[in-house]
Amino acid sequence: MRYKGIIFDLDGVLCSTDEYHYLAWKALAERLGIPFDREKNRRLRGISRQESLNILLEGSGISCTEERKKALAEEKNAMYRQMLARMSPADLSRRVKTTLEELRKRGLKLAVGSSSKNTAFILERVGLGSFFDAVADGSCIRHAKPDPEVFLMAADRLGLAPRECLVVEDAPAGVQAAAAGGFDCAAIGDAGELPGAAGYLKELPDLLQYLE
Ligand code: B16
Ligand code: MG
Repeated sequence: MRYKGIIFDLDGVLCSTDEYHYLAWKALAERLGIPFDREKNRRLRGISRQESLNILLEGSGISCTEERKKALAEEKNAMYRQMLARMSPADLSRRVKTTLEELRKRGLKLAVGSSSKNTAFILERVGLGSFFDAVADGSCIRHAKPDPEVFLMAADRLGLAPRECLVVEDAPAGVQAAAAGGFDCAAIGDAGELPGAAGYLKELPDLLQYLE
């Protein structure tokens, strides 16, 4: 087999928490009286919470101290966590679960590489708290995607070199992070939106065929 390990992005790849990010940012934007739509939300995929806030505030005329920005990011996160708290194993797609189990049966090591500081909480909620061989996330890195740090850490925790791992991503920042770290990347989406990936999948379960 070409790869020994697979490193999965979390939001938008393993589960649909990207919708909750959107709803929480939207609620914050409404409270602040600034426009925010799904198009702007797409720019936030894969990047850190603080960087997302900077994009949200872009062109709003609101200038904030670092302390105020921290408070706003925390406010968004509190709303997001309320939505996460209502998640259960039923929120993990059955097809995603069986795909993960099949990959493991094939002898692959499986890891998560996510920018999110809520990764452990989300994995726990959907019943994957102790499933992965390694997890690297926003709480243990200094530089978020498009920096490769989170994927390099995940590979290191699997005991594998980047060239032995395939990264699965849904966001431009993640595809760039994979390339910067020397990883092949299978992108969920198309080449127009996610240039630079080694391959493209319509949805996660397509990975099984992609690896054959
Ligand atoms: P948090 P991923 C990313 O997760 C999200 O795509 C991105 O929208 C979010 O801002 C980032 O995590 C930080 O999340 O606020 O929970 O720490 O796609 O890298 O799994
Ligand atoms: Mg993602």
